[in-house]
Amino acid sequence: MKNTFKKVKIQKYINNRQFRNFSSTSLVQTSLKKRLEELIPEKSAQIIKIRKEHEDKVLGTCTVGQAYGGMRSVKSMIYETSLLDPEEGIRFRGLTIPDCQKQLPSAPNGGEPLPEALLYLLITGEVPTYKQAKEISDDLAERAKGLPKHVVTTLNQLPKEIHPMSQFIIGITAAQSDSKFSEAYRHGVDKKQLWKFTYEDSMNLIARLPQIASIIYRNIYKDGKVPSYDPSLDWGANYARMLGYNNNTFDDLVRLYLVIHSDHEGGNVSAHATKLVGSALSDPYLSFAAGMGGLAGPLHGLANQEVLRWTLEFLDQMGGDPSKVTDEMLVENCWKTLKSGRVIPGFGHAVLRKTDPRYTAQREFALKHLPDDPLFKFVGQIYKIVPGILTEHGKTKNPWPNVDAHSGVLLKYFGLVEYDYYTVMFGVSRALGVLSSLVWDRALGAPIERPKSVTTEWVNVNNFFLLFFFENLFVFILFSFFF
Ligand code: CMX
Repeated sequence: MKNTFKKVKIQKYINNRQFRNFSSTSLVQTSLKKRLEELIPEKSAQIIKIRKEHEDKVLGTCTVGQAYGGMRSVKSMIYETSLLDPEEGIRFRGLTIPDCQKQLPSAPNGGEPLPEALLYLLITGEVPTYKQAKEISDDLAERAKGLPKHVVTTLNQLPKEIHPMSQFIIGITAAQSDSKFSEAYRHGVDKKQLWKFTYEDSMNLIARLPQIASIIYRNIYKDGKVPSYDPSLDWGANYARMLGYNNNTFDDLVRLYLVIHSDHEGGNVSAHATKLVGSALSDPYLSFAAGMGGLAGPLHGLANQEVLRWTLEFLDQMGGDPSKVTDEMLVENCWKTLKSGRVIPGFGHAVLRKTDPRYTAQREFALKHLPDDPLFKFVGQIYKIVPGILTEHGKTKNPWPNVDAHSGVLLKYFGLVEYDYYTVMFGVSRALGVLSSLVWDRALGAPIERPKSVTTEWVNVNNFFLLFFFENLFVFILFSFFF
């Protein structure tokens, strides 16, 4: 009895303490957050109207082929921040990559859009002024200070053999101890208010990802020392500094990289995994960690490390000099890859049917800053050869290069040669899109996802029945007419 009383008292004390921490959470009011607050009721009203008028309209169907074929093109999800056109490529809230390069503000000493400006666009659908983007840079710098110490300790203790993406997921999961969302849920916050905590966690996580990612890089490949976050610089330049660079052109490359890899509508593995896990009201840290598990697959984000590995291995076999590789040698190597049952990394896409504009943006950056780099020229040669081979191979629906075909060459040019690390950079960028989308999911009260699955037995029985029914429909009608 005495013991139970003690336990109850301790529990009360813990709850009170946590409540004190929770209630003292400062919810920073930036113009981004204020604008979001204004937009949520407008969007909610729009969705209520759409659902009222179109609730029963068919958005898409799913054939047996699609159910077995990875659900390709099945329209079954709402994802607000970006939309992918097979021919034209990605639009972030209606803006193409060249539109973003023209319209989004850049850093005072830079030529590429600020990722903070893209974040504002993704969340609000509006192009920010430089002042608004700068306000986000300052907010992120402030939030970066709050990286829990145990995240650093945890990452510092990891063996170097653990892949950078696994370390990234460990770092994100360790940072989850600071989740305002989990704390709010635990204290019974009204579900209509949960988006505010999703926003807080998302902004905190975005702010702290460059530190987590840089600790991993510096621990595995360098001396383990990470420069401090510099509040006078933007988020992208800070990431470049913490990786160990002090070069304006590299800052701009990192900004471009962080912008173009951020979002690719909702059906890709990393975006959908984040959305799916978030729909169970798992907090943004856990949801994003799930998305990163998907990004680490070689058919998705890991392809960028695979591209450089494939390219360098091939060059090694040819004596290491890209200028000596003839088209014939390249053709032979591509067929060798295909005949051994492997894919040519960096080519093909589940949705796109043309050259990925993210590839083109990187090519243009290379033409401007490293036109004579032999490896860049070699990538150009691959671009000329591979689509023809894949077309002749006759399997892939899209023989053109995707985003991953180019990124490695740019990073390698600036000395970031450790390709196993590249997907971590992709992950830091992807946070902008998938977490913006998660904020909207909570703001609009998106329900837990639970699509229906069926078994092969079910398909067999039901299909036979349906086929038999439709093929004989005319006979049935005639039969019932006469008798
Ligand atoms: N090399 C060889 N074969 C390829 C191929 C490539 N680059 N791209 C597609 N194919 C093959 C597929 O493996 C598939 O073969 P099977 O019928 O034997 O299974 C066939 O062509 C049809 O595939 P598809 O419908 O054209 O493409 P999917 O939607 O199934 O897959 C993708 C898309 C990206 C996984 C695929 O093109 C691929 O594996 N590419 C190489 C890996 C890569 O670059 N991934 C990165 C994509 C971008 C990203 O998410 O980061």
